[in-house]
Amino acid sequence: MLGMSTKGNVLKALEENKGATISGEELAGRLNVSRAAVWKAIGELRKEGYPIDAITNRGYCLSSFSDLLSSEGITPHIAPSFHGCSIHVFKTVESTNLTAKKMALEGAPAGSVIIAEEQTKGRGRMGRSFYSPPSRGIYMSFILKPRFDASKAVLITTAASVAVCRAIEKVTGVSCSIKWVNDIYADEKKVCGILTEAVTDFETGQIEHIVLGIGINFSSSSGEFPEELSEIAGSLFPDKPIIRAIPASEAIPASEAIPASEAIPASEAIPASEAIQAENDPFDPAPPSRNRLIAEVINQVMLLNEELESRSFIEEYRRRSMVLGKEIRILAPGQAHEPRDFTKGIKAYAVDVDPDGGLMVRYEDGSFGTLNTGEVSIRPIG
Ligand code: BT5
Repeated sequence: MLGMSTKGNVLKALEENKGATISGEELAGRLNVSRAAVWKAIGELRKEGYPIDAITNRGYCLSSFSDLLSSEGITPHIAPSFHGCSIHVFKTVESTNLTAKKMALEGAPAGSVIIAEEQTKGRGRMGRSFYSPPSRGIYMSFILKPRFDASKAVLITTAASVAVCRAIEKVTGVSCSIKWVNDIYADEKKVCGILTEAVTDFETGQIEHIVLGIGINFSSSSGEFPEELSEIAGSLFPDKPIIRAIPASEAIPASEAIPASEAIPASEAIPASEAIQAENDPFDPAPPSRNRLIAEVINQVMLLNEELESRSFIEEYRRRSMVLGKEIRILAPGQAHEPRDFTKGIKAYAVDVDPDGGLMVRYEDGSFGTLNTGEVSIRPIG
C-alpha cells in the first residue's frame, strides 16, 4: 500500500490531473521535494504498472485509461462531507467482508472502507461464493455503526442497493434495476451483489458493527465468467479496452539522472488549475475508472446511510424493482442453486416493498405474506 511517501503524493497529484500533463518542476515544487525524487517516484509507479507518459519539455501524464486501484486515485472523487472515511486498498484478500470484520473487532472506526483488487474467497449469502477476479471488478466493504434498532439493519442492504444503482448510473450511464433483495441487474444480467453481515460483541451479544459488502462486475467480458455464471452474470463494460501497459524495458531505472531535455522552464509549467479532468472531456475515449466508481459508491452509500431512519429511498427502491407486479417463485435456500428451473418453489405475486424493505406477496390461495431479507431467493417468471 502507498503511504504518504513521495511516491504516494506524486500518484495523488497525477490522479487529480489524470489525462493532463503536469511538469516535473510543478510536482517537485508542490510536494517540496527535488526533481530527482519526483523522477524516481515516477519510475517506481511505472514499475507498478501505471501508464505514465513522460513528455519532453512538458512533464508527466497519467493515461486516462489507467485503472489501478489506490486510495490516492479514489480520494479526489470523494465528496467533502465524507473525507473522514478511511480507505484501505489491498491487492488480494480472501474476502473484503472478512477483512472488514477483523478490522472492526480490532477497533477500526465506522466509515472505514476496505477495497481489494481481487478476492480469493469472495462470499455471497448462505454460504454461496462470489466470483472475484483481479482487475475486472470492484470488491469493497464498509464498516458501519448501526444508528438505531439493529433489527432494522436489513434496511442497510435496501439503501445500499439504491445507492449502488445511483452511483453506477451517475458515473457510467448504465441503467440498473434491483432484484429483491440485494442483486443489481443491468441489461438482464447480474452486475452486482450485496452481502450485509453483523459484527457481534462476543461478551454482550450486541451488534457492534454492520459490514456492508458490495461486489460489482466492472469489465469482465461475457466469455470470461465461469461456465455456471455465463447465463446469470454480466458486467458494466464488457468491451472495455485493455489499458496500455508499459513494457518492462521502458521502465525508467531509478538511478537514471534527469535528462537535460527534461528541464522545463518555470514559465512553461502547466498550472494545476488548467489541467483537464478526463471525466469532463467529451472527446476522451477512456471509460470511467474503477477508482471513480468506488468513490461514487462511497458518496452514495454514506449519504443514504444518514437517511436510513427516514426511509427516503424506499420509493426509489420500488421504482427500480424488477419483481414488483410480477409473478415470482419463492425458493428455499437450497433450491436457489437451480436458477433455470421455474417449476420449483412457491408461486406468488410480488405486490409491494414495505417500509422496512420486506417484499409483500400474494399467494395463489389469495393470502398475503411478507418476505424478509435473507429468507428466500426469488426469480421473476418470463
Ligand atoms: C451475493 O450473494 O450476490 C452477494 C455478493 C457480495 C459480494 C461482495 S464483494 C465484497 C464483499 N466481500 C465478500 O466476500 N462478499 C462481498 P448471493 O445473492 O448469494 O449470490 C451469489 C450467487 O450469485 C452465486 O451462487 C452465483 O450464482 C452468482 N454469482 C457468483 N459470482 C457472481 C458474480 N461475480 N456476478 C454475478 N453473479 C455471481
